[in-house]
Amino acid sequence: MVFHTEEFHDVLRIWDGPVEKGILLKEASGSILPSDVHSTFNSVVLQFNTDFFTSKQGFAIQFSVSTATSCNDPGIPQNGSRSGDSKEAGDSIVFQCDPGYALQGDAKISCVQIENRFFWQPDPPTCIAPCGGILTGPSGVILSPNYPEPYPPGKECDWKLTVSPDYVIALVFHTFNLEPGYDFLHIYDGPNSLSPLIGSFYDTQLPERIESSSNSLFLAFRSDASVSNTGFVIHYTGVC
Ligand SMILES: [Ca+2]
Ligand SMILES: [Ca+2]
Repeated sequence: MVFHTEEFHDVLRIWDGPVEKGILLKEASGSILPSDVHSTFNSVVLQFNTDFFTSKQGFAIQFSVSTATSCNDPGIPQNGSRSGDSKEAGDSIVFQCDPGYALQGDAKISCVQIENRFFWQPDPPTCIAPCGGILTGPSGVILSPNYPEPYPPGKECDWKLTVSPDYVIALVFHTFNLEPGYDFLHIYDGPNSLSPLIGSFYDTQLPERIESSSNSLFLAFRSDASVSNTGFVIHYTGVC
């Protein structure tokens, strides 16, 4: 009902059953009201750790009990979607990630019942923008690592794009925001960083469309140790 703690420093953790079982349902701090939490056991542990400095309003949490007859809503991963709504024991749900994102975990989860406890196995996956990759599809999306969150500092991410032999690759930039002068996206006209450099992009200006001279392109992203911006969204297509 109310939630406001000092972000990262005063943290509430909610455990499914005893802490020793190690099943963390939720970890919350800051001023955003956490979503509802459902335990699968008949007990939960709330653990609130504060540091020595700065106190906020705190929290007020309402709880209620019910008998489980199915699994909880596993939600929809950020930057992804799911097929299936059923939550009965034995049912499965399949998750997909939006273009450019990689699935972390298993795409398919199943509702398991053990006595009167219902839970998903394995845990629902997440979708994250990966650091680099090898892309061979006829078209696709390249995202800076962690997009739409700021890219992490100190990253070296390489993407190798290859399309059918008689095609060339067109890159179209939809978003571009790097820390000027410190974080770079180098684009090479060929399969690796020894190929001719097309350009090094390092600020907030959206680069023009780029076309390769052969069927491969190499993109190298480098971020330094501090200051991260939103990064980039680049679409590529093979053109003949
Ligand atoms: Ca504090
Ligand atoms: Ca930086």
